[in-house]
Amino acid sequence: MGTIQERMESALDRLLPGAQVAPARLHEAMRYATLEGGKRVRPLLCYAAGELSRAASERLEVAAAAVEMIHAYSLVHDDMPCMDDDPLRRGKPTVHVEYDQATALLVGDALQALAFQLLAERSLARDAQTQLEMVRNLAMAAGSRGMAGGQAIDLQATGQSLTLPELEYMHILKTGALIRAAVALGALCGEPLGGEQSERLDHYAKCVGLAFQVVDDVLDCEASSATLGKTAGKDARQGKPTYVSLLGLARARELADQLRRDAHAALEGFGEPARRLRQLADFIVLRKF
Ligand code: GRG
Repeated sequence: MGTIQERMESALDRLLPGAQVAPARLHEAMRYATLEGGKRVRPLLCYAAGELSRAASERLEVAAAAVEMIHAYSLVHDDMPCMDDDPLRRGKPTVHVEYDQATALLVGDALQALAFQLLAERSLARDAQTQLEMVRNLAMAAGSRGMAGGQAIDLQATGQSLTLPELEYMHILKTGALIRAAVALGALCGEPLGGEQSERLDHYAKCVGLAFQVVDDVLDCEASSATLGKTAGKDARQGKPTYVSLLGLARARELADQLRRDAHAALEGFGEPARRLRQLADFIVLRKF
């Protein structure tokens, strides 16, 4: 994990515009939002999926950076006063606090645009059709039927009660879609997988995407702000429906572990090349931050 995280840090450093390049304040803030922080779970999943399809690491680093830029943009916008209004992210002041709201808005916009620019201008797949599929996949994951749609449902749901299927639907979009795209893009950087293998890999990604959110809810309740690098205990204070509020802590943890086992089951038959994907499913569920 450490090796990939370091490789990702240096790739992002190279792929983001320099802090001195005009407009310097915007570029500096884009770098502030993206560099030095975060677990890099989506890049790790992208690389691990690329091991299944024997993808070249030069391709994987660009695809993983594009996904991480979309993720970083979503965190910047999510933290703004018009959404979650949070002063702390990745252990430092959020972008609108360190800079200002207009800059935070533009940082998100520009990171999203840069992600798609990278997917369009680098050679990342075996043919143009496959590369277009990568662009489409990430666009769907980020858009109104993916992450942005999930965020809209989340904002509407605050202070309301949701059923378990409604909560699951929201998180499949808000958190799950981008995680699923990270896995799909990693695989698409390499040799084609068979139809059944692609379906199994996608099922794995759905399981870890949901498990990630269940554990996020548990940690919001159990861990401290210092450990998480973001404000803990907010879900309950804001009256947000979560897996913990619906199921209680013990059953939420059990659900996360069931999803971890389902993720492992989806990878049966993949053998040694799926070792990192299995380890990441374990990390996502057993992490403490
Ligand atoms: C603003 C369009 C738009 C979407 C925002 C991702 C998101 C949607 C909001 C973030 C709020 C949140 C706490 C979501 C729960 C899961 C999640 C994405 C947590 C943060 O991801 P990590 O833990 O963060 O991977 P790091 O900092 O490690 O990269």
